[in-house]
Amino acid sequence: LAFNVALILLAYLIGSVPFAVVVSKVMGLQDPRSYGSKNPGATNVLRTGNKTAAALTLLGDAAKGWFAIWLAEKIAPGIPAGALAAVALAAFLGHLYPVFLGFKGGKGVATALGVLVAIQPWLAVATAATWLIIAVFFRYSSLASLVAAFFAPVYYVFGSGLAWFAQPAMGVALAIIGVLLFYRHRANITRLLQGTESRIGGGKKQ
Ligand code: NKO
Repeated sequence: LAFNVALILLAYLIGSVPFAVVVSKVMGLQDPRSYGSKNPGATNVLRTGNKTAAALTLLGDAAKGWFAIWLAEKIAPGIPAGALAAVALAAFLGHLYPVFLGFKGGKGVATALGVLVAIQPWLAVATAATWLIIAVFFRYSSLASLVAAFFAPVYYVFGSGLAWFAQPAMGVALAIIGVLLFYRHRANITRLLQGTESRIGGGKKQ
């Protein structure tokens, strides 16, 4: 048990690494917590106009979600499903409440995507495709994230047939991640309803 707790803590620490802040600092950009939505995430970094920095943020924040789970499976082969689900949730919570940023982190979209890649690559592809379709049609990153967060657990349950029922831990973790994604987007939801949300590539100040 102590070993599993250590793996969960490690996942939390990995999830805590804030790539939006790190990449911005390294590339000499402003801290993303000081402009736009003030969110340390790929979408907000893109508001600087620097696509490379935004792509690196997306890549880093997704990679850490994937890496935390990959590492747990590597260190502890045959780790119980419940513990692995806790590792996934811990990496995600690390991004939302990072110890390195005074517990004020991001919204968790990219990190959740990385978690999906580690759990089931097809699930990540389907969810990312959902995000892309909404983003292309409506050009709201937040709306795309919300729709993707709703559908990911649905895809998971349908995609794994009755298997998820026998081993529900990861499904429950994904549902919690989905709910937390909505909770972290509550300011975006208000702006979407008011029609004041900024569009991707719109350059509209908020
Ligand atoms: O600055 O508040 P903002 O407008 O920046 O940002 C809102 C935005 C925050 O998220 C990001 C990360 C953008 C990542 C884009 C690609 C994500 C594609 C896959 C979505 C996966 C959802 C996983 C759900 C798991 C349950 O939203």
